[in-house]
Amino acid sequence: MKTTLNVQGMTCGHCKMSVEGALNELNGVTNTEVDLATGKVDVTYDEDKVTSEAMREAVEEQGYDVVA
Ligand code: 9UX
Repeated sequence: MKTTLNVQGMTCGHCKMSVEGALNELNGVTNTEVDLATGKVDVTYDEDKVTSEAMREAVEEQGYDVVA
């Protein structure tokens, strides 16, 4: 399963690494790719193991906002 999160506030390479790292730590997330230019975060995951709410919380814990 794939989804795209829209994340606000990521501007540098460390932001990208923080968000990708936090999402990849979630059990069930198999790949994460941040596009800094657009704020879009493509996540590949197993929907039986992880929810979009858990992904949102992981990103917000890093200090970024997830928008609809
Ligand atoms: Mo870079 Mo991101 O100095 O919040 S880590 S802008």
